[in-house]
Amino acid sequence: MIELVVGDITEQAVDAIVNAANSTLLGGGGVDGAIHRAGGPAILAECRDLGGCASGDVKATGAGNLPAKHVLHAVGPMWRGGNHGEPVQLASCHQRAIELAADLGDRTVAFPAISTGAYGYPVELAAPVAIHATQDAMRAYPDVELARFVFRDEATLASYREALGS
Ligand code: AR6
Repeated sequence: MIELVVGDITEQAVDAIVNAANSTLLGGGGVDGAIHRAGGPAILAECRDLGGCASGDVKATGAGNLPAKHVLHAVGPMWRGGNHGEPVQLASCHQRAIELAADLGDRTVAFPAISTGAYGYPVELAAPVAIHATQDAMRAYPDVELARFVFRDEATLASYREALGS
């Protein structure tokens, strides 16, 4: 099941929330900053031991003070025109997050709109990649029963809703 909501991902009472991180895993702005602020320093302390993360990959930590059990730090692609492997890397973030959730026994996962903020991926192009990769991964890992996409605004939600209907 895939849900689309407007809200704050840090407040989601799910087993795992996905962070839109960068390859250092040492924090940043946007949703990354919000997660570290709300979750407290324990998350960054764990991130320091992970040695960074490649674009398209995902690494897990605990969730500090957040309601979730885990944060899945996904490194989305920076948009460079679309011919530099961006869709493959964005799909991989969603696939790896669901796979990692299944490994950790997490059944419910919340995603932000990875790469569509500071990384500049056009929302209308990111939405179908994110939705279809998540659907494929959930078919492969049926123990993960809910993926909730959490957006800051209705316009972003509308793009993902259109992708979900296609
Ligand atoms: N809950 C849900 N969505 C949010 C929240 C929130 N609390 N805060 C922001 N968003 P971005 P990226 C939305 O820039 O494009 C960081 O500095 C935001 O409106 O957070 O993958 C990292 O360290 C947008 O729709 O992530 C990296 O350096 C979406 O989350 C870089 O930015 C993603 O925007 C990653 O850039």
